[in-house]
Amino acid sequence: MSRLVVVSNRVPVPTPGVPPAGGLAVALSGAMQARGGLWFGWSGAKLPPGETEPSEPQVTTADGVTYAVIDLSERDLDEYYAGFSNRMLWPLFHYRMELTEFTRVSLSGYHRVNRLFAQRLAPMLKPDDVIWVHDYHLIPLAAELRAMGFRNRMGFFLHIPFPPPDVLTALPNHADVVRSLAAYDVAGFQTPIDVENFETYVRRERVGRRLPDGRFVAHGRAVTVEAFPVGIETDAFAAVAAASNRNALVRRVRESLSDRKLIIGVDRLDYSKGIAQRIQAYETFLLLDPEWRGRCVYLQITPKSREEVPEYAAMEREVAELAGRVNGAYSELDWTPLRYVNRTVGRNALAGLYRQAAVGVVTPLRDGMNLVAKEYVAAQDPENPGALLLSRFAGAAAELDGALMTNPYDVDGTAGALARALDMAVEERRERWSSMFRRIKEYDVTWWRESFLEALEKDDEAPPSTGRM
Ligand code: ADQ
Repeated sequence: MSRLVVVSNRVPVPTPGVPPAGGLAVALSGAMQARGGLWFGWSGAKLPPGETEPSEPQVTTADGVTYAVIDLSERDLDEYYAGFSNRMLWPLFHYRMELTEFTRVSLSGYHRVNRLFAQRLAPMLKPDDVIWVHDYHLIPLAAELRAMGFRNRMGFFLHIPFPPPDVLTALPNHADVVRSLAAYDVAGFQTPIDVENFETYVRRERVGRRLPDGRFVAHGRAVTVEAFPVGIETDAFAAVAAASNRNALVRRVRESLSDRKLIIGVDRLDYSKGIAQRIQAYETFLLLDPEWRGRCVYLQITPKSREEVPEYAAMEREVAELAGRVNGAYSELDWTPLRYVNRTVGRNALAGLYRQAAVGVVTPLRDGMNLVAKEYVAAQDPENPGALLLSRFAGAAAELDGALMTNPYDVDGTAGALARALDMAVEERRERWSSMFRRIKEYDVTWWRESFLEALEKDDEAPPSTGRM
């Protein structure tokens, strides 16, 4: 078997006692440990002021995985990470054109860092390595490596949505982005809708077409573009949840509830997650369903994220203010309706909290997949499972047909769905849960990794000559 080389912006080098938060880190850590290989990317640290060039990668090995990381300069991080990746691609790919900020400076920083990644990775590569690049920060990496002469199999997985062409074309360099994607052998998306968006783009912009074998030709190069919905370690997570009553934090939370029903939300503090709209829906629910006052507690666990990006600081204030407003309006001397907590929680405690919750609320305005929805399902007690309230705009909605679907822009509708979830009879909960559990058990993170790598390792014949399309 060829060696697997994974490249992602951030490399979560394992630190004892610190759980990885963030979907990519969670999904890939297990996958890497199962197969071994090399994982290359940014260390998470900044170079000292005044230094611009990172030194050689710092290499460590743990659990059969070699981690090679480089530090980045302040300027590189401003332009490539906080700038083009997180102020342009992230909002745009989440359909939020009004939040984008495009500058030539950040775009050139984005390309500069992609080139730097290619240059620092190159000496570590062997001819038969299979290279798997992750996420929107690194779209141009394969093109950079190919320009340096590498002919390895290269795959790319986009963890976030691929937007429809009317949105994508708001990006001044959209043609380059699609051309860069075509430098890979496989480009994986989360859902069939993302693939459809790619196909529509290619057709409308007249840059390619679908081949009879299912692949696409785009900008003259053949590439497999398919949906590989990311999964979780379903069995392991379910087992941890089932054993979670031994966890002290979980026990403390249970005692603190005094038989009130728990509603849980777990999200990085990000505008794509619809946290503000969710709190508003909870406020409406408390207003319209007064019999639930004093009988439920909504726990929203939300670690801060990307604080260096201005839109995130603004949203942090907005959400904190909303949470304060709800508690100010509805708290009793012995009851707080909303517990809003800005911290991460270890995997064991998280699994136990999901299991205790009568309702999991996962209501992003747009999400590539959303692993929290799958974790919530995996953690339930099969005899008495909770209900999942899920946004139709999460990629997970394509798979989790047993969820109560909601439109997060419809605050009143979400409030109503929350009441319905809390009232749902156990038979209906069991039925809905078992169909969801079956799905995530079969399509778990191992399926995701193996099916992507199978597609990547399949040696397609040389791309057909295409001419102009
Ligand atoms: P994210 O936007 O980070 O991921 P998500 O898929 O929900 O979103 O994953 C978050 C992960 O972090 C989950 O495993 C969750 O348990 C963990 N996490 C969140 N808050 C936590 C907390 N307070 N304490 C501990 N752990 C916490 C991106 C895309 C998603 C896509 C994933 C994977 O935006 O759409 O599903 O990548 O592809």
